Amino acid sequence: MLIRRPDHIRPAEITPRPFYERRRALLKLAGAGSALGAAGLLAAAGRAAEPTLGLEKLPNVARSALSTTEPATAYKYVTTYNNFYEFGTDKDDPMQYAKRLKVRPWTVAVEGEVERPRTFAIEDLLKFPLEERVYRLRCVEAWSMVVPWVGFEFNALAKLVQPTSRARFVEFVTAYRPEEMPGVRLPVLDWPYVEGLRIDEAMHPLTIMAVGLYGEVLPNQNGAPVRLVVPWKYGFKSAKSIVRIRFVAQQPKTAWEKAAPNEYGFYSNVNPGVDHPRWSQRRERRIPELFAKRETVLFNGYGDQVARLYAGMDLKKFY
Ligand SMILES: Nc1nc2c(c(=O)[nH]1)N[C@H]1C(S)=C(S)[C@@H](COP(=O)(O)O)O[C@H]1N2
Ligand SMILES: [Mo]
Repeated sequence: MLIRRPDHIRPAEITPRPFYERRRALLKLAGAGSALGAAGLLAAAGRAAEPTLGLEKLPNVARSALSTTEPATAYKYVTTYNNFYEFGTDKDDPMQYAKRLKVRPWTVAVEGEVERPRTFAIEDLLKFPLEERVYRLRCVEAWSMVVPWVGFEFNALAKLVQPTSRARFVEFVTAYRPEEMPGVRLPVLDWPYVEGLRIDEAMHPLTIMAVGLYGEVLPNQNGAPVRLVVPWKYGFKSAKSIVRIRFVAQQPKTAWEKAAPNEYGFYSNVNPGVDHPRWSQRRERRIPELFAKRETVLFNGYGDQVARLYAGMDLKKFY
């Protein structure tokens, strides 16, 4: 199933669609007398030459107009500098230990305030229309990345289960497997890791369920086989390895709120104007850079799309 492809060969026919256009533009450039050789061309085409783990490729991935045009963080950083506390709190613990997580078979139960509760097998989820979404991810720890996720809009899944009018929030519950997760022996968080969104946040077109990155299925350290990605919120809202989704009437208590309510609120929108009690949120370090050279932008730069969700709310109070 998982065929390893040599890093240096990337046949045109398996080039994901998002790369076509840039490559075509580059070929034109080359035709016009550019000094770029074939290797230079591939490298200049960016992600086309990116070495990956060679995991299963996701077919029929459309490009999305909702992607940022900022250059993506290299695959090796996206997959080796991770937060996934179930496998340990060091950045390289997930890449070492998440291998133990068995991601097949996998089901996601969707229940609560819905007309048609349903359990999806991961194979069902892979049938949703998949798109590449290149999103900025801003961690509450003041570093950031740009990640070419592959996923589908959460609202597509919601449509199938038909939330009732009582559904005002969505709770995301993630896998808790002491046998496979060395990190859950420590009481760092009240396991399982639980996150939540207001229903309008969950239904927003920017909110995706990611099943892959860089055109391949998710490596375990990034939340295989399915995780949430909410690009205008701090990274911890993007729960990994989801097993249960509950539509609920009351605002759910999240694992981070339980751990430190004065530090991590329910909303956790990226906001340079609201510092973490122990550090500033004004600037961020783009992995693998060493210094926090970038100014953090309200809603992680997605304000045009999401600011209306918070009209009239005091974001210092609802942090
Ligand atoms: N289940 C679970 N999901 C999680 C976490 C975690 O510890 N456990 N960490 C969060 C944090 S703090 C961040 S910044 C992102 C990191 O995602 P990445 O490692 O794919 O970049 O995942 C989030 N999702
Ligand atoms: Mo984070």
